[in-house]
Amino acid sequence: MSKYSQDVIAMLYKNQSEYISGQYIADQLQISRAAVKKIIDQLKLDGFDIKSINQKGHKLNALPNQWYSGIVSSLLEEQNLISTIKVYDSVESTQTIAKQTLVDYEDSMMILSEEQTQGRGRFNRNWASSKGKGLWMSLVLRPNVPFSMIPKFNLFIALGIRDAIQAFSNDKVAIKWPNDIYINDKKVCGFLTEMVANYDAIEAIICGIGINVNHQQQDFGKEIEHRATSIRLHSADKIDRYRFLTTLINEIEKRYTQFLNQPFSDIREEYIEASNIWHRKLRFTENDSQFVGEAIDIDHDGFLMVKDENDEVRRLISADIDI
Ligand code: BT5
Repeated sequence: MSKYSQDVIAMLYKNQSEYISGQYIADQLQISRAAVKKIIDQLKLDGFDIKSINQKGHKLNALPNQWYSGIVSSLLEEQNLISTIKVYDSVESTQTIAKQTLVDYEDSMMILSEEQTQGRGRFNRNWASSKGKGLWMSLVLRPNVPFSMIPKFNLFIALGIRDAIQAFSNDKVAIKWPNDIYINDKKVCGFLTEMVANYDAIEAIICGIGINVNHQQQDFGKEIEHRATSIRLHSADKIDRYRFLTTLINEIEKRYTQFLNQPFSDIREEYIEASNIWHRKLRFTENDSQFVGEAIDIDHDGFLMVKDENDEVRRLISADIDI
């Protein structure tokens, strides 16, 4: 899709409540009226719900289902978290694109894709990212902090993602420390944080976030259908992904500002309250070793305190937990 098409989409989106004339669009973009007509006709063929009336102009009746950078950029004009936004139809993984692209930009970035053909989780595990249903994105952020702060970043971001999903879910949304978000006993979101760093400082944090938004249960493949859920499955209606994305970015921006300015202890109680790992026996995998234990606390630095079967208390900064 051409840049002009995205600009036309953005103008229609911003003026949703009224008709805007072909001449007005042509003047703004400094292209001919015939070119505007061609773009609008093509958008209609692409499935855009645009009403055109002679003498009045064009009006967007409803937001499309797909991601369009023109709309994403307009929606996110108010925020200060992300400067560059890139939207794709299909990529192997938004993490890979983010890593390749970040060298060309000095600022923060969002890479969003309709589908991922090789989405991945932590330790290169597979992340199912089917077309049109979810939110698959990578954020490139550039905090001026040492890399020992990465676990703290995860803790703050988890709360932001949880709060955004909670705003659309009728059921309680919880954090499964350190990288998952659950609704009841199923996973609705996984995120991972990678970085580009030199010895002294982080150059960029690349936070990959995968959220199942509009999936029905049968949309999940055999391997994950018993442990995956979507926001749609806990809300009365289909979720407007544009509204959800706006909420998500606002919540992440709020938590990112907190991360830069406040200690973890300021949000510790909120985090504990939002977590689903208490009062149950869990299996922990830390590197190559496994043990069974009960999570008893998160300390002021964000380490998880786990009492193992020998009543020894272990202090974990990251691990896999089987619920
Ligand atoms: C994660 O890994 O949960 C992090 C997932 C991050 C995905 C995002 S999407 C945008 C960006 N681009 C990428 O390529 N990745 C990031 P982990 O904790 O390792 O969990 C992976 C496990 O979750 C798999 O082994 C499956 O069991 C399960 N799983 C896979 N796809 C899922 C899905 N769509 N919903 C729920 N669970 C899923």
